[in-house]
Amino acid sequence: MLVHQDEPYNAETPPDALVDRITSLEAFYGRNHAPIPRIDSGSWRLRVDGLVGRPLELSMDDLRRFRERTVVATLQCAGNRRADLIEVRDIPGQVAWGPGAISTASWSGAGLADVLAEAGIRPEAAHIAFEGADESQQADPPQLFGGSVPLAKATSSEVLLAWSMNGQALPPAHGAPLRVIVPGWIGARSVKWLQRISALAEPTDNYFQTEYSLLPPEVDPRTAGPGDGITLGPIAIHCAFLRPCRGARLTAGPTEVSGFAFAGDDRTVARVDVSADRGSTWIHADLDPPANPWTWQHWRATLTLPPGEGELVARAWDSTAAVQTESPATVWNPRGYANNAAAHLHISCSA
Ligand code: MTE
Ligand code: MO
Repeated sequence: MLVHQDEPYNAETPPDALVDRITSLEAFYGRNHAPIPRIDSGSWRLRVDGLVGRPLELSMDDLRRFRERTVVATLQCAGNRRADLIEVRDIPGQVAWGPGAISTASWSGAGLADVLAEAGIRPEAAHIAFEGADESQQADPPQLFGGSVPLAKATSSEVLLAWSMNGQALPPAHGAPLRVIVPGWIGARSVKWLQRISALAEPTDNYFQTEYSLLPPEVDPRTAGPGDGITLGPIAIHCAFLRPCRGARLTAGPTEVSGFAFAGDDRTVARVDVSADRGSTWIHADLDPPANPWTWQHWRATLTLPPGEGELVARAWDSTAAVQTESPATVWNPRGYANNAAAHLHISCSA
């Protein structure tokens, strides 16, 4: 793992593991805002409250009585690839994530829609809020980590209350005994150590709901208010290089380059183009078909690398024909979220 911070633990998946379609539990990235809580699953309860006909209090045994569903889904932090934004202009106090704040697992658990149906959603409800058991000092005063998604997403069949990951019990670091999985949305909405679900008329006022927003470039994040940014939800199309590695010794001539691409929500990656001449000319890469709409897709192409210093560029298109923006400067924002600029890789080739 590439560990950025020990406490709270923040570590990204190394490039060697990002090439796998399913990430092993050991290599799955970790993103935390507080120390990892250790929860006794026997005494733990999930509360379901707010605008519901029948508030619930469920044990793990109660939850296991719901039909178990499995979804393979990629989870990605909104801060992934922030390092490329920091090169444009510094972003103090935020983790300088490379391309590895992303991983894919097979998740199993109850469908959130099934649990909400049991509680009976009232017609006034429009958002479903989640609250974890970890109190973060990042908020002032400290707050339990939380977030919300609109009711339509919350009741889609891919959204899970997961207790297992790659066929094994969900590890404490990834939210045991229970976490939300909101496929295709920023990782922050997939709340770990879940202990409360609330049906609300408005998005949650939890600090982390609007902390994960895009502020205008001139706004100071320390004094920004909840309404100052664009709240983040579905992930925008983007891609990254995995091979060659940064700083690799390369020889001019035909060389295989590869990487991953990811389209958020229910979009898929439709095409990836690569360029060996800083974006003057492009060829399209060989792209893996989507396993389902919720997972990343790997790609590869053979480029003829020129001798000397150069720059490779990769850009992905999604199934709505949206394409990545060219430059990280265009999408720079004060908290360094949602970098979906084209991937640029500096290379140096001997003749
Ligand atoms: N849930 C809780 N309770 N506390 C957290 O700090 N971090 C969120 C989300 N859920 C977080 C959380 C963020 S920002 C991300 S990107 C994902 O969890 C990371 O999940 P992982 O650590 O299992 O990779
Ligand atoms: Mo995140």
